[in-house]
Amino acid sequence: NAPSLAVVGVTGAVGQEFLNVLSDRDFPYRSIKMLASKRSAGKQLSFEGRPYTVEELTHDSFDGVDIALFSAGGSISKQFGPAAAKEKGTIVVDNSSAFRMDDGVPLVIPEVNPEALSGIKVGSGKGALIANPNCSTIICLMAATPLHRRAKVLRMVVSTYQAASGAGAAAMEELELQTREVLEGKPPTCKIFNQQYAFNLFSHNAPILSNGYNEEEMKLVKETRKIWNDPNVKVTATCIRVPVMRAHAESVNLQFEKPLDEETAKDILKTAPGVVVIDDRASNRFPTPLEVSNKDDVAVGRVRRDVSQDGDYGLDIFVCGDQIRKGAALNAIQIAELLL
Ligand code: 2RA
Repeated sequence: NAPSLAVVGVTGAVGQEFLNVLSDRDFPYRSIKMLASKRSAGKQLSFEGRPYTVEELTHDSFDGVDIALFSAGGSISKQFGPAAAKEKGTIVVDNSSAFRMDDGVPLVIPEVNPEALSGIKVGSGKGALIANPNCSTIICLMAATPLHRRAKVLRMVVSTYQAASGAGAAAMEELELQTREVLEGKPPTCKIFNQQYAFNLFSHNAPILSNGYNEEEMKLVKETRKIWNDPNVKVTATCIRVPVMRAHAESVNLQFEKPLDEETAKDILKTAPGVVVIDDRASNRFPTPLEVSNKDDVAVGRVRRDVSQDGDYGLDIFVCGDQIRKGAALNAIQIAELLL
């Protein structure tokens, strides 16, 4: 029978998208709990035509819950996730970075490595902790993996152009507010970021590590190796925050072990699940964040032979994907679908 669900962080941008995607995909459920912080407890919301009251998240919230979708930050995931899995038999799909690199925690993109979920099933009585990869990792690997499977990526260089939504609903609101303010000649309100965001771009706001990379960049490096189960693949990244609302764009350079020409690469991408190819050189039409916003598929274009490589051992591609949807909520729910 249909599982009982819980959405943790239901009032946030990803939490709301969980509800949209559950509804869009007719995900089966016999009950659903809307969970959030004490501050949001008591709020009323409607889902699929039925009224719900947001409840304060506690350990007992998971009594009888088969699947819990988390997107409430790493500290909440750490505080409640493992206990829900261990003591309540809940299968937790966590969108935070808390457990992504833990041994024994599957880090899954359903179109890429579904086999990592083997042994986890709703109704088995056994709880589990599953990690949703970082949005920029998901969007990049949706396009890079089909090519990797064919010609084995030895090295990947990624430059990201990341949307406001990655920093939450408040960042999206600030981008809109600042844009108005700047156009009206007023000083921009800088609460979320410590600098002007409208008509600007800056190095991703994640903390800088001792090696000079920020956390976002190292997520791409480490998560790629875990998801591809390839500790030797060379990955480097530069992550930038750009004034775009909810879809990330990424420039990806790939160096292969075996030759892969651009036409074959395009053919592979055209049949790749969850990917659309937008690559019209004649009219200079390629993926854009606006075109992929609120959509499930990741768009890829600018597929071309890397002229810095000999022969067909390198490709450059350009990828866009909705950060809240495929970058977070959709991917998590596709994981849950594989557990039914
Ligand atoms: C960002 N990847 O875009 C982060 C969100 N999880 O800031």
